[in-house]
Amino acid sequence: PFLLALLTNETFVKGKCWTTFIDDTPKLFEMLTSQNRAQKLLAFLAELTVNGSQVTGQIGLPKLKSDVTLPVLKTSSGELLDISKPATSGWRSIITEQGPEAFAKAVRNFKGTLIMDTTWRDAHQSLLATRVRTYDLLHVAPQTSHALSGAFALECWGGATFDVAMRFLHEDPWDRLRKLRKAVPNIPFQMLLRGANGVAYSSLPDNAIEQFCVEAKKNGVDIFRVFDALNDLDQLQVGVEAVKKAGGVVEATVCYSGDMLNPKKKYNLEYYLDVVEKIVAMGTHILGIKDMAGTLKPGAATKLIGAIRAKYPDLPIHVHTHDSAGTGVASMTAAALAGADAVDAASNSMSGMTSQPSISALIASLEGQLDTNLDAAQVKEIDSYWAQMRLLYSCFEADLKGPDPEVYDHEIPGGQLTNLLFQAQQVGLGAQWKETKEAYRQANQLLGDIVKVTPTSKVVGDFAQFMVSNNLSYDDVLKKASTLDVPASVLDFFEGLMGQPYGGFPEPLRSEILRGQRPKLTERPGKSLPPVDLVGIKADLEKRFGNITGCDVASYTMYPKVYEEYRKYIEKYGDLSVVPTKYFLAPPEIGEEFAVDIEQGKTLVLKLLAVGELSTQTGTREVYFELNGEMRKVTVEDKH
Ligand code: 3PY
Ligand code: ZN
Repeated sequence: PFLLALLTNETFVKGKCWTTFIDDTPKLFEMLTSQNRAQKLLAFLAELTVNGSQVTGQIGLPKLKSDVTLPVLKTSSGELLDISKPATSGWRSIITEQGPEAFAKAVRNFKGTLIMDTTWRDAHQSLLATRVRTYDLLHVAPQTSHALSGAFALECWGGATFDVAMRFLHEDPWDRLRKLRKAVPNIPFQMLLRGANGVAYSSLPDNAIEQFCVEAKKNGVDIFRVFDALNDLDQLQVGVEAVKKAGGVVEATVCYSGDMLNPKKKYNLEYYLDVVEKIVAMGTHILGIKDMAGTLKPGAATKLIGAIRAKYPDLPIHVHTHDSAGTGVASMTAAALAGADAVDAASNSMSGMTSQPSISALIASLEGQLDTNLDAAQVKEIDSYWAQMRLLYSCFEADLKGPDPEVYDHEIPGGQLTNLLFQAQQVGLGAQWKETKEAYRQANQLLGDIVKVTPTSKVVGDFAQFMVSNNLSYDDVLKKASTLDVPASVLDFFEGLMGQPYGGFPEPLRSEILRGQRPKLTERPGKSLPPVDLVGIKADLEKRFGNITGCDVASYTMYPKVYEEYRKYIEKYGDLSVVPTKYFLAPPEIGEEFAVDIEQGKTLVLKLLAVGELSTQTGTREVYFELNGEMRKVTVEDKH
């Protein structure tokens, strides 16, 4: 139809030049673009049909067989709530109208305890390998805007979601942020920033972090939880200053490691109070306490938050945990009662174990003691959606069956625990899983009992797997260190590329492993890294990919290769974020009709008609579709 329209178009036939032709005949050009998009989408679906899912790490097919139903919200008097427009009330207006300081003050003055819902970031990072797509977040965004309107924030961005979006979901993380922001203008959005590492795995030049934060703020992030994986304050400060400059709410964070109730452990109350003192001196709006492994026992929460509250009566405190040991609700309740202003929880079906504690359980636990500012019934109704999502994304489940009290020994952070378990399950779990956890504990001791969270948790994990696969004991490593070819992340750590650990690097292990081939940094790496040439990068990317925004530049500086691969992928298959997840993870049935809204008001109705025989000459198959009533054929290489 496009060709026909083109050949019968008077202007074109009379031979006007192509660019003015596009300007003068936008309708025709739109037709070309959408046909192009449809063709790319068919190419993707054909590939999926012949060769299976393109999402690395997927095991099997989604368990959800029925269509997804959306939550139905009611007011307290039982009437249906109108969700055709986002809610207007919420804490965000204080940030946008009065700024970060006023927000921090209002949070501190709130008489109860506010809740941050982590379902859109950490919960699926911890349970479903970060694979939840923009499509599914956007679907429940209108309801969430209403049901969670009293929340402290929605954690929805940063951490691993940034690179996973591009790497595995073939989506633009910035596009996710903008779309969610539009759908939920009333609730503050929080992101996780790894200090001087941004959202990457090691330090970047300071100007890259600054530019990233400016874009993040501009595109919708309000509150930045900034941490450093070693609680290295110089590293942390880079992130803090960048967020301040960008005008965001700073939640500088101390990472809780070990167990301060255990006198044999390295990090005790004095250590934490000292870090907090320095964080407060940096001028943070809110103090974050991040218990990434879930080892903050209720008694420790009472002591730690109680001590900070007593010393800093005006400081807003926000506590994060994981439920790995099974104490999440108890610890967050203890934190709230000891004076925390905000605590983290996740939608019930996305909570528990390596994720955050259940939001409904937490509301119940605080009932009669502290007001959470949330409508318990509406919050519960939202979970009807997440229960279905858990089945839709079942192919990324690590299938943990219960709490892991051994977390007090191995101290593996929530998300990493699921990942390591997932890997161990693929080789049959059993003895290997026990061995991995023990090796992790030993690797941590070898590295000096460090604070473990991305990226240092990856160092410990890599080192542990290296020990298991090379059959090395703790003593073997010490004996053979100068001859071992340790993983790259371990070298990076010993060089000092992730900052300086508390108590210093273990010697002589550091020297023996580096063998003089790498420097031993004594200051933060960003001090000696030359600034990123942001203008040069933009110009170079424009030459290769066309239109480039500040967001693209930020994606590239964080993950150059991942960004390039992502661009090439969408050049081939188009914007896949619009494809329903069911047809992203598994091909349609023959004869099944389904719709894809490629943009607002533009819907493609598709049907898979048939898959042809394998051509032995070319190794390809023909895949036949019906697209808006017309037959289309796509040829795909069969990779089996
Ligand atoms: C991340 O850095 O992605 C984390 O979730 C750390 O807890
Ligand atoms: Zn976490």
